[in-house]
Amino acid sequence: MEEQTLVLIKPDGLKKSLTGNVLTRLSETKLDIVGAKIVKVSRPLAEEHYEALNKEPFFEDLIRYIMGEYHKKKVMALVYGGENAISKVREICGKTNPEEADAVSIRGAYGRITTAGVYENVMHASANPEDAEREIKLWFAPGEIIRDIYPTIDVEETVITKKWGEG
Ligand code: 3AN
Repeated sequence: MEEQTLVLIKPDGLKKSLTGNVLTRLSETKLDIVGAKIVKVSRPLAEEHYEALNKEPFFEDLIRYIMGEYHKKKVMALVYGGENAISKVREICGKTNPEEADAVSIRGAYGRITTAGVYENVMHASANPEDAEREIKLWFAPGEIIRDIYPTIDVEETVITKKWGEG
């Protein structure tokens, strides 16, 4: 059965030019990339993504980190799909604390904890099916993913869309 999972290459990963390395490591999973984009993370998006951690002492640092205040103001957001996508990506991603992560995992190889105590762990990967669904729906619209596994509806609305201009 198809499972999908959200991956974020975080601002430290982009700043350190690790995008290629992370994507190469993730290709070992043989999963499919079904959505991909570069996102400038707003505070509301950051706070909603990490809402379960909003009582933690490190919450404000975490929000600043994912918004790119310490590195570059962008993340690369991807959706990987396939059999057991969630556990396959978590496995190769490694533990939350980069110092405890397996040395050959992505976080173990490329992550660090700063002297100020911020975990710079290079990537995010959804932890379980509930988180994956919530996070994919938060970061992506259905039209941005090439295979839908969650129900969609057609809504008619008038929107102002940016198009390429003249001159
Ligand atoms: P994971 O990203 O492995 O699912 P979560 O959801 O517990 O882990 O934590 C989300 C993010 O919060 C982590 N990726 C890390 O950047 C940060 N974080 C978690 N625990 C700590 C901690 N004890 N100190 C500093 N930052 C942390």
